[in-house]
Amino acid sequence: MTATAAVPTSDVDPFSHEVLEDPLPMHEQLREAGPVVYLSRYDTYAFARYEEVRAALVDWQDFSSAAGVGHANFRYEEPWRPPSLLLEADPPRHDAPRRVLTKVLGPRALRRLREDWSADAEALVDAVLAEGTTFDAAPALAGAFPLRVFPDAVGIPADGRENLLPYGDHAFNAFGPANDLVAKGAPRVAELSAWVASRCAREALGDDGFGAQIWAAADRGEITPAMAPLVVRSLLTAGVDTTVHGISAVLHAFATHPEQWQRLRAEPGLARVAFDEAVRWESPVQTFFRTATGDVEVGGVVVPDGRKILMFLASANRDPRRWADPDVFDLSRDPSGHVGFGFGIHQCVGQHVARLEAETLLTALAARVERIEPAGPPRRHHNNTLRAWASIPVRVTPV
Ligand code: 4IA
Repeated sequence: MTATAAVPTSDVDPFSHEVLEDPLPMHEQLREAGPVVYLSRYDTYAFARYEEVRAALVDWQDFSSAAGVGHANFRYEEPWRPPSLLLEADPPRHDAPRRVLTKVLGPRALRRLREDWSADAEALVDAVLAEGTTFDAAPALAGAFPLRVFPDAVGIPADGRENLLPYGDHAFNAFGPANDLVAKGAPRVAELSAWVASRCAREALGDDGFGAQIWAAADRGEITPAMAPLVVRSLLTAGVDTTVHGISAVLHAFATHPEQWQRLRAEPGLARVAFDEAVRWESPVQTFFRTATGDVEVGGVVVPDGRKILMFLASANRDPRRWADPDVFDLSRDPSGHVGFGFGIHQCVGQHVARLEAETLLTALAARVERIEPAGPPRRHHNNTLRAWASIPVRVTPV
């Protein structure tokens, strides 16, 4: 191996509660340290700048997902659940399940859902406003709306849906190291995993939802019948907490940026851009790992074969090398190119579903609420992977 530049080293713990409460100072430190940083505490490499994060996401040949996209290296450690056929796989194995989900979650499906989801959003906002003008937007809107529309769209029955968020919360913690957040979820893992698995069976799913369409793809031979339940599981893992926290992010952004809320009210067509800007600004999915498939050189540093690299999506999304005034939430910016949904072959297959949820909810809210402002300090929910709010107290002025 040729001599390479010394790697800047940091002993920061990205998964400590102090950092989870406010990761932004650490992001800046890591970006400034260099294109590649060695995290001594985890014996892991890290990319925190936009250019390297995006390049690694695109380069699936050198930066593999098949050894897991969390801290655990599946070359040496047993995964806590059977690996995802999409997220934790490389081509060619990744491709058939991906094609199936791309179609199931594609434009045709969304055209069918838009009208219903708009009506659901209006009904939810009306019900919340009927209760009062001061409320906690985290549970009342961000938590409630995805749970109202998404499980129906998948086709799972009503009972047990209260398990979805705790299952997702644990799954996203489990991408991190085995810290207290993972230990907190451990007692319920068996029960929650069994419940989710039971909902992925053909018989458990309604006949015209995303779940049934995944099974229909298996009937057509596009994936094997053994793959179908795991593809349904991907929807139930990746599709709930992410949208809840993405919607929280955009609601918190508007509560703290009244002038941006006025822009949205004047031009409701900005709802989609607003959601993408909030995904850039907040990055509900903060981090993901990849694994080097050989000795890979990046920025004069060799990341050795088989080693994990922690990619800070959130930091890339606020890298001043890529974004003007990155810390400002601004609807006049073009947020496209952000890596909040990932990038490359694994880029979020459900992003259009997420955008439709956010768009219908924001549109309903913008038509009914003139002002939205903080009614108390918001409170974070800590998760090893997700940037989340437990509570966003707001006061609104109905039109
Ligand atoms: C899966 C990246 C995150 C949103 C995600 C989590 C789980 C899965 C996919 C994506 O289980 O397939």
